[in-house]
Amino acid sequence: EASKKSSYEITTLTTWLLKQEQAGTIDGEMTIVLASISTACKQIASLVQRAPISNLTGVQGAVNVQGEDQKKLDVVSNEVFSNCLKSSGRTGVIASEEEDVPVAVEESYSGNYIVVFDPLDGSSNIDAAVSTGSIFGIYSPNDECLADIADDQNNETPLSARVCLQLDQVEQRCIVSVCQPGSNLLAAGYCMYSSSVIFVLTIGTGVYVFTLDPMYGEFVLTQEKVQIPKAGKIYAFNEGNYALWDDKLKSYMDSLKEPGPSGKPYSARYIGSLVGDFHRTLLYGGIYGYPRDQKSKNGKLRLLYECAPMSFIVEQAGGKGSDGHQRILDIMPTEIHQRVPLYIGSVEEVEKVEKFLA
Ligand code: P6P
Repeated sequence: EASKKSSYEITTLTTWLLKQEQAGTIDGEMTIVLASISTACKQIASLVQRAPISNLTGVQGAVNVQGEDQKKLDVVSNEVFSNCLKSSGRTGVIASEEEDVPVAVEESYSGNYIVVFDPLDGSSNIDAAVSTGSIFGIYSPNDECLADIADDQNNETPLSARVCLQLDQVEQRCIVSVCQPGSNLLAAGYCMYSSSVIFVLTIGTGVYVFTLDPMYGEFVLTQEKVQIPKAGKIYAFNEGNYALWDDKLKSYMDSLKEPGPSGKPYSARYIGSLVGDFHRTLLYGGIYGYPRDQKSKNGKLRLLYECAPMSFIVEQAGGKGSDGHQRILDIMPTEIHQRVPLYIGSVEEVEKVEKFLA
């Protein structure tokens, strides 16, 4: 089979998606949503790579719902992601790290998928040109929310939603529709803006890696069915928080520094950007962790659009995503921006920290 492939035969994300649709793994609407997300990522890649030139570094001068200073590129990336999804016509509700509440999409007229995303994670690294990324997850449409909206409109309007903010009770229903456990995810992925622009995607049939070819602006398939090593000697934690951790976690962290039977201790690698640290962990093995501490009782990372999509991806690659005690994908969110502790990576490494925390 491989011999029949001409050396110039490449698979782009577009052709890969069409093949999955032909195989019935995804429907036409999902194909369009994923294509619109990849378009948003290409636009963000261009903005990120030229940020210092186009005066897009630095802060916007506003604070988001997380109480964090919004960077200019946080705002722009959020607009790019939202506009691409809205113009796809297949997205019913979007929930973003940069939006206080989920937004029901006016233009949705088919498919009505629910898309959760962090448009630019790690944006504090932008000014120093360190890796950043966009993270997304797609849930099945939840017509209950949209049907209620139609009812609210006396059933005269087509089954399209109104912006949640205008109808409080709809806002609540939209929040309910978005708050699903990660085990319901139909697709998840991220785009890493680094030395290469890497689009990583799973639709539940394994993890696929695409690399942006700047020669013609297409994501080209470069790795199929990625499997994370069962163990790995690289750990990514912000040890600056060591004094704030509980004793069990400190014991775990201390254990990584003992040479052990191999005579080699672990190596610390911490970029300060989840997407960069995760991607290296996915390919090389090891563990990334953002534990709870005395300051951040539930850790820092958000369940819905950071921990759940990354956990879906890592499980599809044979790894594990945990809050230290339970599977991330089993956690039922109760509010959009809910934070959870995250330990994610090679099965043996995640199980090791779970044993210390038990
Ligand atoms: P700290 C970026 O703000 C982020 O959400 C992740 O991308 C990153 O891993 C983490 O926070 C860094 O947080 O507290 O170590 O600077």
